[in-house]
Amino acid sequence: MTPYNPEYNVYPRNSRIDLGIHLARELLIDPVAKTAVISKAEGRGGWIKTRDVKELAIGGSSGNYIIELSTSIKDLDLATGQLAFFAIVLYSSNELVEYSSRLGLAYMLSIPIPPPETTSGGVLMDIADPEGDDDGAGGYGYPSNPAFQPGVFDLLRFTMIDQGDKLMLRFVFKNLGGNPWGGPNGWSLQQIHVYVKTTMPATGKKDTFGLGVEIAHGWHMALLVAPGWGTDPLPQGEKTALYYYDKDTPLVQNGVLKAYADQSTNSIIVEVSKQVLYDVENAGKWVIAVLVTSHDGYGENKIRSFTIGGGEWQVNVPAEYSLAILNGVLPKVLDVLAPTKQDQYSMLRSFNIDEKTPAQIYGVVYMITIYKPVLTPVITTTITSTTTITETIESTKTVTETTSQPVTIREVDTATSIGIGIVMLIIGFSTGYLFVKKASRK
Ligand SMILES: [Ca+2]
Repeated sequence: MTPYNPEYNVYPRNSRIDLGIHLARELLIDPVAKTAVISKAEGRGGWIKTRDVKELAIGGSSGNYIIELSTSIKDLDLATGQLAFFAIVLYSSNELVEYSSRLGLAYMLSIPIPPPETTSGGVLMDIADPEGDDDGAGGYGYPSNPAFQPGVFDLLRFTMIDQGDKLMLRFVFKNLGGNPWGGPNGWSLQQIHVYVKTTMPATGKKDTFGLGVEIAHGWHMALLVAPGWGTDPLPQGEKTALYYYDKDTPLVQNGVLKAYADQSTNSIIVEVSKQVLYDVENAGKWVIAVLVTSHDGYGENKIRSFTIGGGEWQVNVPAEYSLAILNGVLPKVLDVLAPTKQDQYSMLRSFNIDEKTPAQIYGVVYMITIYKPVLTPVITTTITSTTTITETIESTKTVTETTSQPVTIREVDTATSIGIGIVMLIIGFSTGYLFVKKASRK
């Protein structure tokens, strides 16, 4: 946008009413002609038609009719991964008679990011994780607050893709659980740790950032993925950060390290510039440990507390882990990327209470082999996992194509609206007028 070519309109069609948002797109529905048209703002008040909506159905009875339409989110041509705001305006005989933001509220819509094209090559790692193993070392339960919907800590798939100048890491969950507390990166509940052992000969570090476990084979880089409040990196703050084994300070999320969510595919996505990665030319040979825990801005190391019996805001740990808690070796982890549940449980239960040594975690290498040179020789589930991956790609594509919501509109004035009403749905970016109130969070 520039002042000379702003590409948004201030007012909706045929009116001087401020809807509280800048108007970048218009979806004009004419229920009599049964047409719906998408237009772009031309910047000086006019609208430029870009396409017709594919499907429009109108039903209902006198005084209460329903308009349903569907179109691909791509047809709106809005920036992916961003928030858009929209307001609904009702016209009668081309005059504006009502609008949805009259009381100061606009609706918010998260424009999804298309899933990565994993067929275009550059896939360095693509590994499925079992469903239903989001119970840590076995038997852990979620906090009881309803924000913790089933599946929010259940990692299903990890993908790492070479995108030329950067790597994209994608973490698919069973259910991302929305963004109940307005995390700036697009999610609220999950915290992900990725510990990378490169092909460099250095031993690296073994300790983790507050998870109560060790990386058995060491790590050279640690990517800590958090919802993004404030300015400081995890674990002092809540920003996503990349740590190096030989540096004191991490790289905090910025132009070369980005983290965002795609709620439509229950994914958290991280993009890292190759410039800031060690040994990136050998990324396909890295050993990678991925661990999921519950983010808590008020918790020690920004990790939710794990307690016997749990509570509204505590992860519920069974009594059998009492001695592990007493000896400071309880794993504060809910899911680990591993081929089977049993691999996860055996790793997370490998702590030693008498010697007070934490559980030993091993990473994975491409083709679903868990990197565990001593304990597990080879795991042969390659064919099964290929099938799963194909199905997942197809289903995520479907979700992205059909994100448009049906819009239900009640008539305002039966006498004047039947037959001559024209309804408009206007989608615009907020660029300053709109104040989105952040919900309070624990
Ligand atoms: Ca899982």
